[in-house]
Amino acid sequence: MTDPKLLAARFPKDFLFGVATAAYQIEGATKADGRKACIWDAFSNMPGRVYQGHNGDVACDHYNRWEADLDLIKDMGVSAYRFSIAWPRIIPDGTGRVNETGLDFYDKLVDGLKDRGIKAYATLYHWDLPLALMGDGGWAARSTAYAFQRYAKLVMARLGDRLDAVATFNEPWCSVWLSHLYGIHAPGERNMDAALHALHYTNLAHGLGVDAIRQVAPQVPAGLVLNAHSVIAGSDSAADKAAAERAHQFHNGVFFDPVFKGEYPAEFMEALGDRMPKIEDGDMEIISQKLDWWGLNYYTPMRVANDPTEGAEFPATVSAPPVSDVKTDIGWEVYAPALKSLVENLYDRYTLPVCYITENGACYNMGVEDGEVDDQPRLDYYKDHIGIVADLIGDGFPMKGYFAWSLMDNFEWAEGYKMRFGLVHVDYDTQTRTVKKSGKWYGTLASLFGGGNLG
Ligand code: GCO
Repeated sequence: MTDPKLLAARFPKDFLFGVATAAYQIEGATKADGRKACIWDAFSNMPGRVYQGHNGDVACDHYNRWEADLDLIKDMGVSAYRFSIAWPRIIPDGTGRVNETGLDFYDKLVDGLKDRGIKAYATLYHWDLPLALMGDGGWAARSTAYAFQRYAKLVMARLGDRLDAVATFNEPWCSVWLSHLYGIHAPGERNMDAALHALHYTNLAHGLGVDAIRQVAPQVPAGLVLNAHSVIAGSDSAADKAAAERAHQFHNGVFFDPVFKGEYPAEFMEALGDRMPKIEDGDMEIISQKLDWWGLNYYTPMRVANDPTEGAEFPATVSAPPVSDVKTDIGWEVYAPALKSLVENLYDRYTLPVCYITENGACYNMGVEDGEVDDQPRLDYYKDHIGIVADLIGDGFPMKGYFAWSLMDNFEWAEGYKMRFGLVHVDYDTQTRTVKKSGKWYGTLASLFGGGNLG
């Protein structure tokens, strides 16, 4: 079913097809108009952290080319855009002085979206913590959660009248575990105690952020974007099944349980609770406020087996081999059925509001040849995964929209500019944008929705 029209017919007319980006990955202009450094500026300028020392100084130069980029979205036929707002542009030191010029940029961007009839889905935190907050401990400090609340309030007071939806955080799994336990993302910590502090304070910041949104812009649907892992046991053995449950608690439960149940998972707490920071009275109520929607970012399954090592730290799992030998250029297994089982499993475990797939996509690095980018494997990936979303809708799950990651090739964090996820190719020497084969296909699909002409 490669014909976008046939695929489109499987979705309700009000379904939303959009494209997604994040500030640090595309904007560049890291020193312009009063912006100060964030933890990703520092991290990427530290030798050995990011592929070939790449950084976000220029990226896709979107800060200067935003109008042309919004035209591109419109020309592709896409009518929803998920982007993030850079805290270091708005409050350059994290606390203290507000930089109105930073707010002006997003003001213009949101107006630009409205002018073009594109829906605006904003994310408040996509990993660019103002560097000055590291002086207090960054996400390992409770004060950062309150600094985030103030930032959220400012942004929502200025933009809330025109946003179609807002997410507090993007993928706290990355800004907590990947950044503080595995050391792969900024600030590059490898420390369980720091990570457990970052975990609770990030959850708290999410809740305080929801408070801020409700106070100053209650009309904007508030949500949270989670990269829930589709955890699959490597075998049917009892040990591997128990490992999969522990992996669920560690990778998903520590975010889903506080937000959707008001508590941390039991086994996780038994194993690591004594190393958590103090959970103050009222914290869990703040964290578990009702949300209007949640976002799921999905790319690849997580296959796990039991780690038999004596005294292995929770969740005591090791990787199990992939079942599909199809991999993207970043090495991630392609296995669309895991998206289906993931959504089923999460709605089974939790009472969840409506869902947007806020990211899904594939890394393939082919370049431009004769003015074209032939990225058929990416097109196939989209077709298969969007087909799964249609199946989920058919089964009654409240899937409301789908955002492709990403609009264009961009700074892929620790992988620098080497790994390309765009529907649009970016030549970083000239900043030329070339819509890939997948982008044309996706645009055709998207153009049938969002006030479009389906049916
Ligand atoms: C994410 C990310 C993106 C990544 C993408 C591919 O939220 O993980 O938002 O920033 O580029 O996931 O790794």
